[in-house]
Amino acid sequence: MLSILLLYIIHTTDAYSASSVDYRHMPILKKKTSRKARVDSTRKKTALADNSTVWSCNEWDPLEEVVVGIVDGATVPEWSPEVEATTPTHAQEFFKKYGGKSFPKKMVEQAARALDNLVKTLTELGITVRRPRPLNFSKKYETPWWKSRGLYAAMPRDVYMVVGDTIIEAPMAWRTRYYESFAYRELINEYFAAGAHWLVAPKPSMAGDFYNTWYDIHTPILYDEKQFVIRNSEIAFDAADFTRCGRDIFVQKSNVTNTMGIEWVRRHLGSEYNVHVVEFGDMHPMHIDTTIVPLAPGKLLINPTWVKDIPAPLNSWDILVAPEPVKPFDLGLYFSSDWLTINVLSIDEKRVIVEEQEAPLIKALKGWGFEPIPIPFRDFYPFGGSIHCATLDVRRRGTLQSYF
Ligand code: DAV
Repeated sequence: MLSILLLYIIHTTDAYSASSVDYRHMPILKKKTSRKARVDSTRKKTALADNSTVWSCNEWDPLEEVVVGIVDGATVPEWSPEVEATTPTHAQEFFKKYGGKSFPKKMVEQAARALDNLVKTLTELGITVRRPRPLNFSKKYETPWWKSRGLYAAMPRDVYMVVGDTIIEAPMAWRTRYYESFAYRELINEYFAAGAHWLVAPKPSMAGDFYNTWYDIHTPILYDEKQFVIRNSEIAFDAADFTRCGRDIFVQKSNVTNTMGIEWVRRHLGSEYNVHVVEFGDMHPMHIDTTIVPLAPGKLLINPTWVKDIPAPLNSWDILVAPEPVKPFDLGLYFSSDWLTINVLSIDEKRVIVEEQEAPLIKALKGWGFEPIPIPFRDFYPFGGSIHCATLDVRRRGTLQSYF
């Protein structure tokens, strides 16, 4: 712990602002050097799902098929407590101006270009790319308890998690995302027809008492009395609060993921998996993939602002401390922190797609033995995610293993 703090201090005080830094010496906090993954033989499927369309056990096995989101028809949510809980305060203006309306045309066009370029990059790498279909996100809908409009189908990572040959569909926790999964329905039907398992979590009512009236965005309470904008009265989670390392899956409680939601996933995955609830220092948590990012067996990229202590069993891995994001951002970040910069997508244990302006991160990754593939992606940031959020790995070639 002390050494982590020490390196963190060195890192935050001088390392990344100086262009002369030798990134081969960037912090890698080694805990254990030799670690052999235990290959499991108890499950027939673990031998490699050659013929299955859906198979992905971690964040780094060689990528074969991926869903990339779209921004067509993206609609700005109306300002509401659950949206406010994770939105930077500077974004209020934006929501007041555009709430319930389409995202500005230029923003959509620029983000669509960034996505198309990501598709091109993935295709050139030999990876099959699938896209969702837009819904009429601006159409008003009504449940017995409330009215809302849709958001977008830009972030498949938020809605789905693939665990082995099972697609888990998240219930979500924002009213504006209640019907979002239908944008992917055609694809998921196809994967189901091809043999995938498909688990759909029960949706919370999202009625008024599902949201904490006492939640205060300015003084959220962390640690012992952690409080979030959603209550633990009904099952809720976003898939992006989970990250997969084979038999060990890590999840954080957040403003969109509660204990009942985590328990639902744990029970459905059963004794073959260990679901670890981890906690960090993000005061407005929503989605784990700008906090910790497993890049390869034994290698964890962390955001040093929120990660001060590495939870077990991840503390047995080498810890790669991410450099500060490159600022300023030309476009507004309306749904997120600036740590979207570490929201990268692994093609395999070496190659990782990263935003091209993040020179310090790119250098650091090279120093750590990775092969970064830089692409322009900042135009997508205003929608609240980066390359990991915008994608869902449907098939990675590998086996179900334990890495701890
Ligand atoms: O604010 O760093 C971003 C959410 C990504 N889906 C953040 C979380």
